[in-house]
Amino acid sequence: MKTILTTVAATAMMTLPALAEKWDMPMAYSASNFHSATGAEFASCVTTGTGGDIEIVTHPSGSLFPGAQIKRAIQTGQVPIGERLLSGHQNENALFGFDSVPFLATSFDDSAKLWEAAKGPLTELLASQNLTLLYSVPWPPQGLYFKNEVTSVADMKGIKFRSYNNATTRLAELTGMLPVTIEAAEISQAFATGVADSMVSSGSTGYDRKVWESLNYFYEVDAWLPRNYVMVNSDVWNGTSEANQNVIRACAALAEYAGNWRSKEYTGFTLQGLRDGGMTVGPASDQMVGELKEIGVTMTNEWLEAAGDQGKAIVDAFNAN
Ligand code: PCA
Repeated sequence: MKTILTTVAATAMMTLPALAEKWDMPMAYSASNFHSATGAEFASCVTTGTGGDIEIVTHPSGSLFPGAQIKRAIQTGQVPIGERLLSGHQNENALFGFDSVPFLATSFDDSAKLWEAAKGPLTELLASQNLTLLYSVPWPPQGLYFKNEVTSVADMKGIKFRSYNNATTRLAELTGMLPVTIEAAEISQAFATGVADSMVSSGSTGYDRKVWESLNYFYEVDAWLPRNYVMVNSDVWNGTSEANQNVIRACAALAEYAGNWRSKEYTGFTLQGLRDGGMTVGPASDQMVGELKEIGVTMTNEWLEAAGDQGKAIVDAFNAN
């Protein structure tokens, strides 16, 4: 009897995960946002797929680390995995800003093409920083939010502008606005208290943060589609079994596919949400679009210069497709 029990206990132990790990996953955007929803499903896919060997627990809204600290927290091993806005690292290396070059890729299809061209160099760049890229999903097209009606770049002069990366700060400078960098998680308060009265972002972020409580106009400029990406610390990745790496890669591919789909779906839904909140939503005037495109040319040239041969190779590969 004793022998049978011992055998049963030993068999049960063998089927249990040897070393169940919990991976905390900081994310910068609100829990209701489609990136966070995608991340939560990615997490449960990994937990299920690895049979509980790796349990990923997401922490949206910058609750574990604010957006600006997430990459460093992963690099230094404070957390194994997380999500961040890729162009948020443009100050480290211009290459990270490939997706925020105004009017280079302005639709979901072009964003996918641009990612195809950029994925290799970006994967290498991240690898050189001890980070393994898992998946990336674009935000919906970027438009301009204002408190008051704006029909030309001249109307923007002196307006306090919330920026989220180098490109948006530069856009503010070139349009005569006054940039202040604020994480998405903090913008409702910034607009309510008058720290900023405008921004460039997607309908999605305006909707998530209920900006109609402070702002009145959204102009659909479709200037670019910046990307979020999920990264894992490379030491942690290399210490993960091949079987579990395969599961994580498969869950990441699924998340990228589903996230793209969600981003498209969320575009129209959130623009309607802004309207329902009382905002005027529509295209920018021809004059404003023309002036912004000129600024786009300046910013494209500046980015190409900063990003060097690798940047040029990405743009060339994108244009060749
Ligand atoms: N929302 C994020 C980045 C781009 C977007 O659409 C933000 O505003 O911070």
